[in-house]
Amino acid sequence: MGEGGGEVGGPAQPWVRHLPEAPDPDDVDLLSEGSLPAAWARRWDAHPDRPVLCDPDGSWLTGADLAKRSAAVAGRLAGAGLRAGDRLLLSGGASSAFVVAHVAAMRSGLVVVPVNTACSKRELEVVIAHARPRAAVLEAERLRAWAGEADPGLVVTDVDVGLPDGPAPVLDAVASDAPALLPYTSGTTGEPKGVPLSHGNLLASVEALRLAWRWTEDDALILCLPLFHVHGLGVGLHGALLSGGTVVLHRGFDPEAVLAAATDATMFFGVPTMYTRLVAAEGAERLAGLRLCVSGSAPMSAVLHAQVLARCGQVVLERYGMTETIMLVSNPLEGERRAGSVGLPLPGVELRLGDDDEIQVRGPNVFGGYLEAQAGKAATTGTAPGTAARAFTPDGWFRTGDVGAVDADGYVRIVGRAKELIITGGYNVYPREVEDVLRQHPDVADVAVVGTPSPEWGETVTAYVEARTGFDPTAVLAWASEQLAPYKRPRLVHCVDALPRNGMGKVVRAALRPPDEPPSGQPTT
Ligand code: MLC
Ligand code: AMP
Repeated sequence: MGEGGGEVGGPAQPWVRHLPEAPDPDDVDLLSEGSLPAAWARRWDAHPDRPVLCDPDGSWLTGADLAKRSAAVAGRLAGAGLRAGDRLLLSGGASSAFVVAHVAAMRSGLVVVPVNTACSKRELEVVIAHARPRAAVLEAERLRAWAGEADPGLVVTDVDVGLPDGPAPVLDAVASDAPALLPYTSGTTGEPKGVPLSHGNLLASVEALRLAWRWTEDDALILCLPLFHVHGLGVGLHGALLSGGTVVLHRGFDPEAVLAAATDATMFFGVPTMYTRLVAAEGAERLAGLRLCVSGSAPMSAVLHAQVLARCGQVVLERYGMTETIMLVSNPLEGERRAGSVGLPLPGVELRLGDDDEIQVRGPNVFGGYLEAQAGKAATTGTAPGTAARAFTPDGWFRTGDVGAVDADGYVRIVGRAKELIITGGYNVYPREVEDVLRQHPDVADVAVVGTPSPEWGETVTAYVEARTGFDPTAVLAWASEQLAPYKRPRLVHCVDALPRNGMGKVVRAALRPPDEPPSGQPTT
C-alpha cells in the first residue's frame, strides 16, 4: 500500500493521519479479510448469539440467525439455477428479509443490482435490458409485474425469496476481484451506466471506515437511508456487519423515530436534508448521546453544521464518496472536523487534483470501469474508447467530475462540479435524463434542466421549457411523473420564449434565469 501517494498535503500517505499512531502504510492491509462475506461469516461463527440486526418491527436477528437464514435463501437461489457471477436485481424497503436476501446473494457470489423502490416502469426496463439479470428479488408487486413483462425468462420473487429449496451452494468463497454489486447511475449522457464493484472494492472501503471511525462491535448504527445506494448499503449495512456491532433498521426517515432510537445507539449516518429536519424536531438534543454523526452524499453548509452543534450538541463528521469509489475522503474522528471540508483521504485512497482542479483518485476501493451494453450483452469496458474510458486518466486515475481544493494541511474541499449533476436530498439527478424525457412530450419544443438552490433539499430540480402552443405544465409534469422516479421530477417549471444559447446553438445553463412570472409546479422549499 506504500507505493505512489504524496499527491496531497505533504506526507507520503496523508491517510495515515486517520489512524492512531500513524502506522507505516505498508502495514495496513485493507483486504486481509479476503471478502465481506468471508469476514461476516467469521464474526457470526465467533459470536453466534450476538444480536446483529434489528428489523423495523423491533425483532432481532443474531449472527447465527443471519448465517442460517442467508444460507437457506442461497440454497433456494441455487435451486432456481443461479450460479456465481449471475446478476440478481434487488429492491425493497429496509427489513431483515431484504438484508437476508442481499447477504445470501453476496455469500453465493451473485452480483446484486440494487434498484430504487420508487423507480418507474421505464427506469426498471432500462436496467433489465442493460444488466440482463437472471433473477429479480423485488418487494413491490408493481415492480415484480413490470420485471416479468420486461423479461419473461427472469426468475421473479419477493424479498422472502419463496422459491423451492435447492442444493447447498458453496458460500463465502468469492475472489476479491469478482464482481459483487452493480449499481446504476444514468450519467451525464443520459445513458445508463452500470458500476461494477468488486468484492475487493466493497471490503476495502468499509475496512477503511472501520479503521478511521473506530467502528467496533460495541457500536449500534441507526440506519434509515435507502438500501439501494452505496451510502445505505455499501457503507451503513456492510460496515455494520463488518464491525461485528449492530444495525437498527428504520423504514424510511422519521426524525422522531431517529431521536427515540438515539438513546440505545452510538452512530447515525445521514444526508444533509435529514440533519435539516433533525434540528427542527422536538427533542433534537437527544442526538447528543451518539458517539458519531456522519453526513455525506451532498454538501453540508456551514450554517447547518452550526445548527446541529447548537441544537444537538454534535460536531457532524462530513465525508465524501461516490458510487464508483464508495468512500474517498473523511474528516478525522479525533482531529479537527472542519465545516466546509470533507477532510482527509481515507486509508488506501490516493487523491490528486488534475486539470481544472478536478479531483482524481485511485485505490483498492475504486471500480475498474463502467459496464456498457454491447451487442445486447453487457461487458466491462474500463479501457475501451468512448465515454466510459474518459472516466479514467491515461495513467489510471479515476476522474470524479468533482472540482476540489486541498488546504495546506491536506484537508480536501469540494468547490464545484465539472459534471452536470443535481443533488437533491442526497439523490443524484442527471439533467440530461430529465431533459430527454420532457423533450418527448409533444408540447415541449426544447428544455433545459438545472438545479436551483434550496435550503431543505440542497438543490431543486428546475426545468426551463420552450413551449409549443397549448403547453399545459400540469399535464406535462403528470406525464413526466410516469417516466421518472419521484426525486427526479422537476419541482419548478419556467416557461421561456427561447433558451439562452451560445454561437454553436448549445444551451448556456449558467445564463438561465427565472422569468418574471411565477413558475408552475410546487416549490419544495
Ligand atoms: C423525496 N422526495 C424528494 C426527495 N426525497 N424530492 C426531491 N429530492 C429528494 N431527495 C419527494 C417525495 O417523493 C415527495 O414527493 C416529497 O419529496 C416529500 O417527500 P418526503 O416524505 O418529505 O420525503 P422523504 O421520503 O422523507 O425523503 C427525504 C429523504 C430521502 C431525505 C429522507 O430523500 C432520502 O432518503 N435521501 C437519501 C438519498 C441517499 O441515500 N443518497 C445516497 C446516494 S449514494 P411528492 O411529489 O410525492 O410529494 C452517494 C454516495 C455518497 O451519493 O457519497 O454517499
Ligand atoms: P453518487 O453518484 O450518487 O454516488 O454521488 C456522488 C457524488 O455526490 C459525488 O461525486 C459528489 O458530487 C457528491 N457528494 C458526495 N458526498 C459529498 C459531500 N460530502 N459534499 C459534497 N458533495 C458530495
